[in-house]
Amino acid sequence: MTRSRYAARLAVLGVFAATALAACSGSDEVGEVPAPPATGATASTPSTSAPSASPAPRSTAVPDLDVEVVAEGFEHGWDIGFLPDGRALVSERPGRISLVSGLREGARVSRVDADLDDVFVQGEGGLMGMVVHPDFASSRLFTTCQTHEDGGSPDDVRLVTWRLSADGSSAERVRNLLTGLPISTGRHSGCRPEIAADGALLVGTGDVARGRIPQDRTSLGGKVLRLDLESGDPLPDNPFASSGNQRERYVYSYGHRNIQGVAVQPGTGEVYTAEHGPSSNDEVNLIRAGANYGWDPSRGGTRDGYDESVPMTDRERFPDALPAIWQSGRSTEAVCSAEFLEGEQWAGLEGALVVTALKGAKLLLLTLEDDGTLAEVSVPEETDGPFGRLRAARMGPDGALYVTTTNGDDDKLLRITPRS
Ligand SMILES: [Ca+2]
Repeated sequence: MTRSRYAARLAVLGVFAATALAACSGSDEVGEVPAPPATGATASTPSTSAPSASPAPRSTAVPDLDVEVVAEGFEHGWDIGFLPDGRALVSERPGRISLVSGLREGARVSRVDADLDDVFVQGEGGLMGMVVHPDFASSRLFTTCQTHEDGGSPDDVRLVTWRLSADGSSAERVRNLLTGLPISTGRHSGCRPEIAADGALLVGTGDVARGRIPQDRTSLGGKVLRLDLESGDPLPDNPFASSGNQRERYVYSYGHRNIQGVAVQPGTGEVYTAEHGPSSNDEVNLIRAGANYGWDPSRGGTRDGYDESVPMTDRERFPDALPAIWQSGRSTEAVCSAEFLEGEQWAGLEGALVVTALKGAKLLLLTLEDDGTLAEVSVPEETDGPFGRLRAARMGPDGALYVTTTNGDDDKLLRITPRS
């Protein structure tokens, strides 16, 4: 049994180990200094509200991992977009886009000249998630999620579509694909775009730390949104497509706190999200169209503020709210990206859901049952601590997993492969 598998078994058996109640402030970003590495056994404790709290451990061969530093010098690398010519884009939170010349160690990094002057860079806000359009080879389009300021004041969070120049040195704005996502101080700004199996654009958003937003289906915050990647219009088969409210037509699921990870499962097309908890219970959720995920810091609209003492999934107030498939338990990892490992090179980890942790400074690997419930959680020791906070996770075209660090100084693009 590998060491990571040992950690996994402790986790799925529900052992709390020595998890002290974390002195977490409630901010997803919790300072800018990496937390000390946690021991693997503290990583996961499915709560009683999870649908499957004590699945039987399975015996699967989990490979050790090799980690290669492809490039460095980034500042809060937020997302990664692979280009068909073997290069990659990295979005950086302070409002920069970098072009990486290749996917192996020694790749060169150059700045993409793009008008990002209106990005509101504060707290968790800035230039965030990014998707390269499936037709990039002909269109050269990619779409970012970013905070927007107007006259020096925060205005909204928005999706912006860009066209990369032929040589990759610059990008021009093509359109604002969707505007009007709420914003406050930059806290809980979301925001992760991902392409669904059917080509729709999914966007995981944040509640901007305003209590009524997650349950308000006429707000675009605290939701998974689903829209047309080209027009920006809500899709006609969305669950609230017939609503008289234009914003509600975008809503795919609601009652979320701050989603920074959206993953589409290969083969099934199922959508999973990773969502920040307050001082406990980060969640991974399996998303169903029209479903409520139970976060309501307004306590049924009775509180004007942001009461974070409510459960991440309040099934007393919302009996139909869907429980998470995984929760972090009594502390948080500050989970960010989610991505499925694809390809037989991953052996026993093929099909596992990778979740990055900011505060926890690790990768969590969730193995799922066929019905979408949790089977196991493992924490590979190779990425447990040494790189600090981990942000983006995207499968590359070569079958490797690419991850960005987000420590704020000399951040890295990592290439992670199973050791053969
Ligand atoms: Ca929830």
